[in-house]
Amino acid sequence: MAWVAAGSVMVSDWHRSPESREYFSKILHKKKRRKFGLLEAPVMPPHLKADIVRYKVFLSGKSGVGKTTLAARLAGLDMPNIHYETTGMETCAVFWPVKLRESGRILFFHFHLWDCGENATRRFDHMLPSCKEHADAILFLFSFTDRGSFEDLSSQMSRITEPSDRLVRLVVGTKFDLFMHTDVTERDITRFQEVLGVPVFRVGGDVSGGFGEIAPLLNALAENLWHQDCMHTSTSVPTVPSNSGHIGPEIIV
Ligand SMILES: Nc1nc2c(ncn2[C@@H]2O[C@H](COP(=O)(O)OP(=O)(O)O)[C@@H](O)[C@H]2O)c(=O)[nH]1
Ligand SMILES: [Mg+2]
Repeated sequence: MAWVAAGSVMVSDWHRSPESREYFSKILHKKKRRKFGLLEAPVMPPHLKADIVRYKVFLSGKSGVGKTTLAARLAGLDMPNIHYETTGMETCAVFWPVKLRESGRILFFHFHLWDCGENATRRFDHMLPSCKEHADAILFLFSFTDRGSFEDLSSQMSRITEPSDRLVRLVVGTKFDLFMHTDVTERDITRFQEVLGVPVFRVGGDVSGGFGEIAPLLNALAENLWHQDCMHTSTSVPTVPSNSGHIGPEIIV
């Protein structure tokens, strides 16, 4: 399979272990998710120091599929009830602590999510290239209530990426809470995963406050990004742009 199996690089369900509590408390504020400005980051006490690794993640999908809602869901922000096309581009920061299985080392992943309105990408030629520039991962979205958005996935993927791009690709099916009205069956999903070798995650509904709904997707993103960097650094000399703030797995010694 093209992707990393859950739990092979990182401790899965770490958010449920008592040991993780102090780390997860840094991304909470009054039992809700803490909102981080672009220059802010969780600060741990010296004895629990955890490095931060930064990645850019682009959300791709047609208008109304649920990109802005997914970004809000992952960042713990209020989710929009009514759809209005995102004007231009919005970004937000998501911090997510993980524990590496082999070394036992704890890291904060910083996902910088880029969400761009579809109209903006059509009207302004530079939008899509700037969303994709230095992106480490792309989440391709479809909606369970819109079969067309599912059928368009593979052409969307080949339209905006090259097979040689060093990118983690994950697919997210939104509006899974409306599965009564689903246009996309389990068989469709299984087939898609087999043929394209890209995992599909399901999201939908209200976030009840816990990390359970978002943990599988954020862990998979972290795990695949880390694996991608490890593969890259083991086959070539790591090139870290000095201004990117990106400290990938080369910090491991
Ligand atoms: N029930 C349900 N509605 C959703 C979900 N995701 C998005 N929506 C709704 O779908 C509409 C479009 O979502 P939005 O995130 O603005 O789409 P975007 O154009 O891709 O950014 C909004 O009315 C959202 O409330 C979901 O998972 N479940
Ligand atoms: Mg939007």
